[in-house]
Amino acid sequence: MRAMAFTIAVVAMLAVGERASAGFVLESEPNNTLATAQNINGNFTLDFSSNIGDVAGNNTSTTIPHVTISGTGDGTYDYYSFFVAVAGSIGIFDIDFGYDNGPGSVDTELALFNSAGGVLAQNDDFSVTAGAGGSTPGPGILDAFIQYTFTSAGTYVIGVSRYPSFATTGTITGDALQNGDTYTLQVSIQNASVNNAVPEPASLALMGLGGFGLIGGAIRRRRKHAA
Ligand SMILES: [Ca+2]
Ligand SMILES: [Ca+2]
Ligand SMILES: [Ca+2]
Repeated sequence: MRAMAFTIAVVAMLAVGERASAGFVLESEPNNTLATAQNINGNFTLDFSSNIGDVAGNNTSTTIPHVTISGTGDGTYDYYSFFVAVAGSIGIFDIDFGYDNGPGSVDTELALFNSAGGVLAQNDDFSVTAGAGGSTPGPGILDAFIQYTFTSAGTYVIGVSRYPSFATTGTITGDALQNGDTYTLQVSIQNASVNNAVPEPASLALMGLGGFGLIGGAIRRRRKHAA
């Protein structure tokens, strides 16, 4: 029985630990240019989040694969790269918890680039209802938001900067993020490959039951042999 209890504990820890990290990425410096953009592929999930939605404010977290990036300023721009698998896919780039008048508040801007450095879209401020929850009503209007339909598959880059800044071919110019700035960037990409490397808790539980079955059989065989 002690072995079974131990197995249950290990299965539970695996399930909780891995699930907590699905869909979350910590910003990793240096990511200050298009060429050194941080790759966020392999971290997409369809787990529910109340802070992920489209331009109309509809929650898209369980229908469009998404990643939540937690970023901090250090006097540089932050660029993130990702793959679009299917032409016609929608991409949503939504700053949450950027400006709320509290510590870490930053007036963010976003710029979307193709792999050749061409600027596809850029935004400074947007309605707080876009992208579902996460931007504070009132001051959160300073949180940037872009919804874009990609006309071809390929690798793209989203850049984060501070107002006032502007994107031109190959780079953002103007103010970089400052020390103490904190933001969350929600990236949602239709048809992005969802991270299935981690078994769902249900299948882990089944694996555990299978293991108990084997153990039970061994015990029964041993008893029969002894008798
Ligand atoms: Ca950076
Ligand atoms: Ca802004
Ligand atoms: Ca949001």
